[in-house]
Amino acid sequence: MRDEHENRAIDLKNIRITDDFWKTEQELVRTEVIPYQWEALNDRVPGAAPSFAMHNFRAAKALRARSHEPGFTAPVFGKVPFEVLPEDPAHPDPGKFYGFLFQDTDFYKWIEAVAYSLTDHPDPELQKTADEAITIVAGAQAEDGYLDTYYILNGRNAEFSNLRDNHELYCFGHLTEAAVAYAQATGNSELLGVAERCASYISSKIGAEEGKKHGYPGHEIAEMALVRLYEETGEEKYLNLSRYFIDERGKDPKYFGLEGRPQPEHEKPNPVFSYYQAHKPVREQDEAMGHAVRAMYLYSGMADIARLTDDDALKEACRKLFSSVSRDKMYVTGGVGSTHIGEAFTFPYDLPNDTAYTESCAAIGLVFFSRRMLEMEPKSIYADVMERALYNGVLSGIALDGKSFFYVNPLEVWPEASHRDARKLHVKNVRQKWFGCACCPPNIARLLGSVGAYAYTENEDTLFTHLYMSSEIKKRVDDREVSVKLSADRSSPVKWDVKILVENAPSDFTLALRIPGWCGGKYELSGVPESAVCKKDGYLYVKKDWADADELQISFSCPVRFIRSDTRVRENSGKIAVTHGPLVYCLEEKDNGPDLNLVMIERGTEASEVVFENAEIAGRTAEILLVPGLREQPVTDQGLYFDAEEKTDTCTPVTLRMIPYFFWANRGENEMQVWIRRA
Ligand code: FUB
Ligand code: ZN
Repeated sequence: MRDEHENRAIDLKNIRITDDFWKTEQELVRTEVIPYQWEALNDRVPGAAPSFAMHNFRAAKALRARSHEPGFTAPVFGKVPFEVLPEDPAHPDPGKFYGFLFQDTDFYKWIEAVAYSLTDHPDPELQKTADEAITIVAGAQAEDGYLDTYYILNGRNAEFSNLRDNHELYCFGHLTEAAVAYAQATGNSELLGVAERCASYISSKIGAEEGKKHGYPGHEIAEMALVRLYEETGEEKYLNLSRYFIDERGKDPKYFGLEGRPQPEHEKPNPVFSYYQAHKPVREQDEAMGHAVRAMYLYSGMADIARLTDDDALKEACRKLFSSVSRDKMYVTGGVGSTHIGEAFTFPYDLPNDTAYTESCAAIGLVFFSRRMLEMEPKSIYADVMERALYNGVLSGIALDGKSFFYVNPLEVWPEASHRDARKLHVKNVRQKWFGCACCPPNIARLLGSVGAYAYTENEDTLFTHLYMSSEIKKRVDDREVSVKLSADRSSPVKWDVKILVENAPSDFTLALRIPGWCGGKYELSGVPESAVCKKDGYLYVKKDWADADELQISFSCPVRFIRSDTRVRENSGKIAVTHGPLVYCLEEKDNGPDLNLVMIERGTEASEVVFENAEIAGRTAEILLVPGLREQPVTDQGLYFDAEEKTDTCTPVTLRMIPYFFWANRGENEMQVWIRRA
């Protein structure tokens, strides 16, 4: 159910991405990631941590099939840990639940990625595999609509007893996102039926009415998923449940304080509500706090509800939270979450590079949040952040061959420290084949598969271009089908040239073009009279009497830039980062030798002195930056501390070879660094 006047993500059926860069990513998802992850979900990847996701659905389906047999007794919840591992890893019990309590979501994210891939590239064999898997999931769903294999297999008497930690609503959220995507892509609505039945069961147990639990998700996502379900089905009850979760969160008395959970010592006397973004009603929140992925998903749901219900207080809270994230707590890569302790935000400007957590899912969540802010109010500040996270913090989560993944995306790595320093054990130096907690890999797949929905949004008569990627778009305006063909030429190192062919557009069609922050306000628009262009909030709105086939060009300056941080980011004092367009660059030991801490860029060096070179890295062509730099001589024979004499402080000129950040760690374990000392 789309309201024509609203600004909404473009329907993926109406976009075909032809862009070299993004098509490569999408083809990787289609040809490598999806098949690989299906093997992982079925525990068939040698040497990778088993997922048990499909194992659990099969076990729950078998349990349901047995439930009508005489003498059947349902499992009763005892002391079950959040992660269950088989006693004998070689012989898991086919009837038992294994993995983390939210393991179901690994499958849901995968099937969502499959949906996007099928939209773009029909594949009967893949669809058959997916359809069959959905039938297993549907068979696992309890007759009353409940679906969560952890509780189904361990004992439903504990269901919804611990909304703070139990992830049932998180699993439901991912189920719903997948179900809507799959129905839209294939017309098969079996999973949508599963999600709707599950939603009805949840709203029979949780809500404002007497006798229901007045709770909300401990790990958010259901909020935005319910909005999607509402938009797909037009059923207001889903919108209302989402709004209930948003409105109820953080109210006194705090629901998470009432659930009767034993309070751990470290939370006494005050339980930690901010970790779950439940410390205050959401409209009063103005600082991004707690677990970063949860925060991003909540804020995304808030932005959805604010837009749909035109709730000014909620809109204002979203703006403040977006600003808190992007102005005080975001890495230059668009990564968020500074500490592994609780996978969380810390305090403003605390952005350590080598212990950063910056979970791939958190950067993905920031992309979700930014897109929803754009839907709420198209301002280029949101698109700038979305693009930063997408090209850097998200893409770094996946290897160039699509077969291994980062969960944590640091900005500086010294492999020995990651091996030997307990504070850095979360930092892996090479991507992993899979994870026991595998939230990130399939999340990356679903985002890359749907990247077109982040590039464009549309309302009744306007097509907003937020990201520049070659693509073909169809859009209905009045009774016409407008065709927009955009071709982005990024072959020049100093500018991005974008050609746009608009066909069959009526005069009330408007094309809104984002002016990217990285062009520094330098762009040239040609092919349209000045009177047809109006600039607002970082977008050029082009509206004119369109010819049948009308071509315009916009060229954005794309200089290499040396970037500093706000001086309150102590980690980056005296350092610079190097960017080119939306890409953040880094140094790797492979190209620059060890001890990257000794490398510097001299003050006075201009970004315009940087030279470009194309290089092959792990089978992909990367644009490398050659930056004039210095390397300090190592001093290792003067004792641990010694007088700072000039003679020990010598440097030799070197050429620094910098690669795009997301290319790092594709050539084995080695040092990496984004922020570079200034000499
Ligand atoms: O709790 C579910 C997922 O697991 C979170 O989103 C990730 O941060 C990881 O903890
Ligand atoms: Zn994750």
